[in-house]
Amino acid sequence: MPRSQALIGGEWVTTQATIEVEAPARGEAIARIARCQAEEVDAAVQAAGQAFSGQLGSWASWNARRRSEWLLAFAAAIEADHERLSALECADTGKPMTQARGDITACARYFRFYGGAADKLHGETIPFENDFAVMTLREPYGICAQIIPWNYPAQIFGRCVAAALAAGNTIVLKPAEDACLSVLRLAELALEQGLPPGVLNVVPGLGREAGAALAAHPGIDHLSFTGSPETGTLVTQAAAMHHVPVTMELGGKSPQILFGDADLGAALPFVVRGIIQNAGQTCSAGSRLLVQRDIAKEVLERLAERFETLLCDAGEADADCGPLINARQKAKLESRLEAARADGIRTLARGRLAEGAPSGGHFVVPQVLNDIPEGHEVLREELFGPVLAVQLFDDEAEALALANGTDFGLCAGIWTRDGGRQLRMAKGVRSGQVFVNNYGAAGGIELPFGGVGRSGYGREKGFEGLKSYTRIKTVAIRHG
Ligand code: TXE
Repeated sequence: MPRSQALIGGEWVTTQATIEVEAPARGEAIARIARCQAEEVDAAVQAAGQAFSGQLGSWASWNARRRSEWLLAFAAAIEADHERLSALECADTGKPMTQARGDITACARYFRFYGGAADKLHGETIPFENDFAVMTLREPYGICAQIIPWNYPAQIFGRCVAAALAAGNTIVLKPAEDACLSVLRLAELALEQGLPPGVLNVVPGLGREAGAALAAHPGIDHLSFTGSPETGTLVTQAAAMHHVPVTMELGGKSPQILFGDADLGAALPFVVRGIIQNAGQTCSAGSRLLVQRDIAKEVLERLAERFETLLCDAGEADADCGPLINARQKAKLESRLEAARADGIRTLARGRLAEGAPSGGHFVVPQVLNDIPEGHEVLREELFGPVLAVQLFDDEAEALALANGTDFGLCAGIWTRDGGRQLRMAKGVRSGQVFVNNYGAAGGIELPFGGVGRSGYGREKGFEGLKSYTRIKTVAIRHG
């Protein structure tokens, strides 16, 4: 079982209070985690500062090549611990075991990718006056605060931690109170792997306590947040008090757009997977399906047939879909679905709970909603469950208007064989990522990711993600 303590300055620190963590598939306690307060957060920020400045440990003397070597070795350590980490992720988040395994693989890949990139990041020289030499230096920010959610703890740990370390920063990470066991195990592995003290500090706790204290701490130099737009606003306001730059990843309401000429055999499995993966609790979930009217009958029939076969069960049973993370998220989704039904929205098809599925789990079966009035909440708000909302369109212009009809803009999927339309739609869609004839690119560690509008700003993943953990210093030397 992972530690029920916080990691501060290379030591596991016991907090006065702890938080009980439950398995979402059973609603039963499986662990306790530390409940950090402002005091522990402050100690963690101090430790990260000392590690960065060289007062604690050897991190300040590590060059890019040494960081690269460490990140690559850590990727191998994650791979060696793969089954244990996967089992923790599966029990803690409720996601099917195959998905949990994929998440741990992705986590290791982040460390490989950024390990490979760490010693390839550099500044530029700039032609200026003849008696000048001008260069830019890419420098780490210093202490990076990272507040991460419960839906993909290990993957988001990889995305944030690997990039920040590759660039030479130190970190104070606040994992989510609902699921962070894999994160604690990863932190333990990082220490075992020889990461100097204070480079990675982990302060589990409640959002309103540890999270708020971290966002408002005057000692941090950069903040990245993944979570809801509402909490993102609070965090941004707190960081703004100290002029701390922020990266915000705030979810989405992403459309998958099926044109009449789409290869349905290729598209439909992506449509289904795009909404049931992680029980729909995915920022980039394809939660809206836009279908051209001339193929609507066939698409809806095939979709209904498939949804009726979908099974929900505990993660260990490795069914199509696991439970939601907690009773609060389930109650919120169910009340929205009830309101939708009261507004005349039809459930076209739904999956079911597997026989023998645990009775205390927070299960909501996958479902497809149809006949939705324009502008309805289920078309605008992130439901964060396995619920697909269908809309029909007649032509390209209408498809684009519907696709852009929410305040979010994280991802979009466009399914058509027409090359011109692929490009017109890709250019016209208001979102940070566009996939043509595929969706999600299997996580796309190498591909810059982030939103527009209410989905947030800043880019993570890929080389852009690495750059976002550095800032440019311009050095202009007049040599005469
Ligand atoms: O999110 P919160 P919640 C969306 C999704 C979901 C909704 C609510 O729509 O239904 O958010 O989920 C920490 N200061 N996403 O309530 O509150 C918290 O401890 C500082 C989208 O879980 O945003 C956790 O570590 N931090 C999403 C993190 O913020 C605070 C992933 C996220 O929690 C804080 C998760 C505060 N005042 C939810 N309050 C995505 N983009 O993938 C909470 N936190």
